[in-house]
Amino acid sequence: MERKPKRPNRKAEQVEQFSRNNYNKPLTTNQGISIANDENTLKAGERGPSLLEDFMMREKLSHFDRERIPERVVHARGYGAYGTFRVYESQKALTKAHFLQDPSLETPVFLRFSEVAGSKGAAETVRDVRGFALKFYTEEGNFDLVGNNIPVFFIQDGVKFPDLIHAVKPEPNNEIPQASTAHDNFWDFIANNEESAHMMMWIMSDRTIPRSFRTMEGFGVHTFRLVNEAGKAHFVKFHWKPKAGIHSLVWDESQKLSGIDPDFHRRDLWNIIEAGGEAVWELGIQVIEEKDEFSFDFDILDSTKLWPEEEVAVRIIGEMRLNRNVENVFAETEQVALHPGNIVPGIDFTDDPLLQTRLFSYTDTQLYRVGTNHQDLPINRPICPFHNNQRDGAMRYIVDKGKVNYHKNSLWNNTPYEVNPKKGGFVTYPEKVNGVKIRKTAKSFVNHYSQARLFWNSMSSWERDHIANAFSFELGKVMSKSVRKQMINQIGRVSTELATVVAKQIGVQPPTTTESKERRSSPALSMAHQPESVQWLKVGVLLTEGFDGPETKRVVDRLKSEGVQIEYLSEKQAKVDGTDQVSFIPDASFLTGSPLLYDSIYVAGGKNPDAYSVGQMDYFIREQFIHYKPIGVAKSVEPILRKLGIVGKEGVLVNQNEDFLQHYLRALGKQRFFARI
Ligand code: HDE
Repeated sequence: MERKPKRPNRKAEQVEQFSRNNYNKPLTTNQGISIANDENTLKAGERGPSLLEDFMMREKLSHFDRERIPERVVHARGYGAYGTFRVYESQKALTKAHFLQDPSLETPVFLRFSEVAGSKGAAETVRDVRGFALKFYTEEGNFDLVGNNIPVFFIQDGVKFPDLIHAVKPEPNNEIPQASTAHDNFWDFIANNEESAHMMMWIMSDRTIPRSFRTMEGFGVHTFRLVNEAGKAHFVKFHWKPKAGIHSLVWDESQKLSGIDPDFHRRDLWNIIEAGGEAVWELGIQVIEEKDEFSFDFDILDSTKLWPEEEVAVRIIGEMRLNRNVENVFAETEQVALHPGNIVPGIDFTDDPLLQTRLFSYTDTQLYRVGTNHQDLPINRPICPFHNNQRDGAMRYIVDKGKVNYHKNSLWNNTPYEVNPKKGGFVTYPEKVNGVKIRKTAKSFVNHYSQARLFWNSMSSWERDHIANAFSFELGKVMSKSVRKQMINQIGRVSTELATVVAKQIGVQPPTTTESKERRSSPALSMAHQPESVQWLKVGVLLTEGFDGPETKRVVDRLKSEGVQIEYLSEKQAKVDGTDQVSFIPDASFLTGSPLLYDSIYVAGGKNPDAYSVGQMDYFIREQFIHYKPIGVAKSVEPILRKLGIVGKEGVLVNQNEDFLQHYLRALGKQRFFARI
């Protein structure tokens, strides 16, 4: 696919500066020696022993032997893209951060999506929390908002993070299962660490099986501070709201997709950006005045709690557009070093104990994983100049000139010089602290069930069904009867109804615990009502010889004009002729394609009804149907629907009158029809 030209972007220009184009160039060693033969090792005679002096072979293989760096201990499977951020109006009253002042300023960003549990090669559609980690390359330095697609976390204190991650990863004695929480250790951890109760509800919801990177929300999770020019601070939480709405897969689909297309999410984003499209989110903030720190029935420093949007409104303040793919996944996405400790003047930390531990861990892991000078790599360096007296270390390639490399000095007039706070020098927010040294969880952190229940109360009936099924699947895979029982009691502290349904399904006694008394709900937590957009949805058009040419073309043209992506499928990948000289070349055959890859299918029919009897057409329709997706068919295909017993079901539409396209587009916009089965 040919790349579309993009608007100038300072970060892209900087990366370009360090890029190398190898096309049509002579082959050389790293020392610049031209290579005459890259296919044969130097040997003593054609059939003789290889010679140690072969510096070309040695250089090539020893570099290859070191091509991998350690994968991230969590969030190893990730994918990134560049874009820009723009604030809608100045946020001066709240923060002095330069990139949040001027609506005409476009700040380059890089966003890395990730999965937490799996290894670097894990399938992308498994059930998992997703990382949503952003680097803003601002003119005052890098600001990283390293968040997730879920607004709360499993634990309250980062010292427990290694335990959580040990429990979620494949079990150490047999390294099973890959990229899945459906095993004993994970649920043993959840059952015995009550603070995870809220998070367990989120991870069992469809949030952990997103349809696309583009259809996920992002959250900064922690409470941060915004600080204005006058030094006044507010507490803040960051939200990313996807313009495409929040949409997820269903469990059966996500499991099958893990095999059919383990790269399902990255392929979606990559293709859309290559086609000149964008993925768009709006940035929202929730703001709490310092004086209101203790006005809530949860502690605002506790990362297992969210701030209900109905209590603290989300104000939309800007927009991010992702529109540029990387050139080289290793150099950019793998080597990017995202770090919640990268903040700019006008943004500051709070005493959230989870955040505080992260501030240590990310530097530490990056020094180990990428290396001492990781900050100098093109993907990591800021777009503004940076100068200091840090020197040397492995792979240092900045050539610092001159003899002075220390502060304070007189030889260079004490430069690089410290920057006056009025001119942008970073000053930590002068928070007053007072306390005895102690290892203890604050009393205000110990209500673990109210918000877990709030989440449950806020779900629609199909969301509740999916949550109950997810628990039944996951706990059904737990071998230990004791852990299953403990978990049923744990769920019972959130909802007796939910725990009882799951208990029945997994063959243990109903809960003996008492459920939370929380009766409030927060409609904003439900995914049930989303904007109806068809842009970038993917429709598979199924063709057989003699399909109705003009009718099919009318459907395809209209869908394309609404921004839908079309792919043609047929028995073989050779040209298929329809009536009136309309023909299409399939993008996939029934062998290489799959119904799982499409948001909907349109079955265009054909003159030979026997062409449908191969079973493939039935399979495509049935899979779409059981995954609640819209289906459109030509009139001649109705008999198949009848055979499958799905005529007239919601979202199943026959192209038999004028307003078919209008109905079909509406059905596409809805995306799923959960009530129909
Ligand atoms: Fe991370 N986390 N984390 N985390 N995290 C890492 O840093 C850690 C936490 C998140 O795309 C690591 O460079 C601790 C919360 C994302 O490169 C590591 C604690 C949230 C990414 C690390 C947490 C996150 C990471 C592994 C408990 C949501 C991927 C490799 C205090 C707000 C970033 C690396 C990327 C990566 C530590 C908890 C999000 C080991 C100690 C909460 C999105 O440093």
